[in-house]
Amino acid sequence: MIKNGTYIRCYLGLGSNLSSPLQQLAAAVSAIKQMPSTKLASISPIYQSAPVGPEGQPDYLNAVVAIDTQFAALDLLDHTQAIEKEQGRVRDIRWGPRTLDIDILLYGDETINSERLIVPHYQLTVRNFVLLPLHDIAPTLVLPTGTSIKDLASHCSSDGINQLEGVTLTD
Ligand code: PH2
Ligand code: MG
Ligand code: MG
Repeated sequence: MIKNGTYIRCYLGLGSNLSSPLQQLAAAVSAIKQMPSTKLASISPIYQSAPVGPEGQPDYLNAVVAIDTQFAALDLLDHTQAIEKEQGRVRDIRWGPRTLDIDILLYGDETINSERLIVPHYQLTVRNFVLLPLHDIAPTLVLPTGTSIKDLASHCSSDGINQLEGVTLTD
């Protein structure tokens, strides 16, 4: 926990392609909302995206949420991993199918390189299913590297990705 009660703006990437992905994302949002010392600030639209990684797995649903948290980054990671576990996440195949993945994309403007956690997320800038929803909720965001989300989102490929119409994750 950060000592003086400061809230840090963080962005979390959500992904699911198993066991009713829409329900998985909705349950994740509700669990994030209930996290102590944390306020849910915004929720992106939902995107359906072709899998990056091993072939033959179902499409993913992806979204990004903004939170303000008093947790230190590794404590936040403990909480997000507990939510993944609660929703039946089994860690086996790299980039393989999963009930729920919660990635810490950004933690304030910090750069973190520890054994358990790398922030900004190492694939943030190359994944359209992260860049597009992140841009939706934070269009003026600038990464710690100085690159703007606007630049990244406007140049990323729109191959294999569609925003879901008429379905939203509400808090
Ligand atoms: N997550 C992965 C691997 N591949 N592909 C899509 N479309 N969406 C994801 O969230 C995703 C992925 C590893 O976390
Ligand atoms: Mg991931
Ligand atoms: Mg992950």
